[in-house]
Amino acid sequence: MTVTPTREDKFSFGLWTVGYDGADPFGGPTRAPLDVVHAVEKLAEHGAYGLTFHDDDLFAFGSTDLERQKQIDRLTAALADTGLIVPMITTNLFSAPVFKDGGFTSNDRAVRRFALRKVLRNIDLAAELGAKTFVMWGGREGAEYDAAKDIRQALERYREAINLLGEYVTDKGYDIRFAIEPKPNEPRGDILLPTVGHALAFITTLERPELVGVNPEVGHEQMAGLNFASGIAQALYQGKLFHIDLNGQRGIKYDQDLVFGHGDLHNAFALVDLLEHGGVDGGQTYQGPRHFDYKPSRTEDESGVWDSAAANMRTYLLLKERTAAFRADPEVKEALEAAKVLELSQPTLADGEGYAELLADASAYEGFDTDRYFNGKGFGFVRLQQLATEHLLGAR
Ligand SMILES: [Mn+2]
Repeated sequence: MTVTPTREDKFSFGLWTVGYDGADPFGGPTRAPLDVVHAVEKLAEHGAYGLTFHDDDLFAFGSTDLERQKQIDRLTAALADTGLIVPMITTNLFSAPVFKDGGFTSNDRAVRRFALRKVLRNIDLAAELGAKTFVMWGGREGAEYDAAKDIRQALERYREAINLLGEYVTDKGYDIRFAIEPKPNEPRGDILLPTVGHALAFITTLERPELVGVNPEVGHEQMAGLNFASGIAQALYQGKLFHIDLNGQRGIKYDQDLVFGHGDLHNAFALVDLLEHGGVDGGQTYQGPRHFDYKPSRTEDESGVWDSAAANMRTYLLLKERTAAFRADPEVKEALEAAKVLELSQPTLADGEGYAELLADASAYEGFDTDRYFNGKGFGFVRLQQLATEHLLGAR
């Protein structure tokens, strides 16, 4: 068993994750600010391959051009020294007071125009640094009060913004795709595009839908009570899993951003199984970065920050190893067969069959013994889940 991360594992971290100073709505920072160069060095040392960031993580909101460039140069030098890359960049349209009612969908038109300019500038930086994915988390795009926001017009402005960004990267010839990150609430009472499903439906309305996918976060879907692995399966099915945010969450409550696996471990097992072994050939279904969007708890000191960063990667690799053992177990193969899991890949209609042939097939209806099926053999799904549990626990 190998649980030492390497560059090939494609683990990446947001600068805001390891850089989180511990401040929450009830208390100020518990840790000193983390310098970007130090963050790059430590992540490289721990086996990560990438660093991601919001513009404001690297240079404070309102920085002069000189200050901004100085920070970009410091980052670029650190990347060159360590071999780390920047696979993804995102824009902060939520921290500055000007974005209190959102960026792309603020009721105030001047704010919307400022937000677009901020994002366009950051797209140029993404292209300069070679980032291939541009994430858009619209944390302030929403409302607390129904009368305060015309949702249909807000979605129209959201669409206008993303269409403009798509036109920009196309005209510039940038090799960049966008990934919408859904979240149901927090900081807004209700956020637009609250789940993977809402985002996938919205993407079909865009002028360049091929440029836009999703960046689902474990905790965000679980805050809505949804099954994360299942949502990821649908995003993959629709060719829209452009990026992923891994972390841990314990049920429907505030966004915890725990270490990956420190929440619903069964679902994390199912997720890693899907990502690593869910392909038709038993291989990977997703080749992009394994990106951690977590927060080291405010109880931790700096060594705790790096312990938690390592914990994300170690848990992922342990689950990768455990799911491989699950897939290789002859008893699991037999249980999957007995549960007819594989039969689901067989089309319901025979080759060339249509409704006429189905209607003519008496064995499908008139001769079909529903009583036998109702009282007959069970599927054995519980046995299958117990086998997964025992592999997860290292008992097999
Ligand atoms: Mn989160």
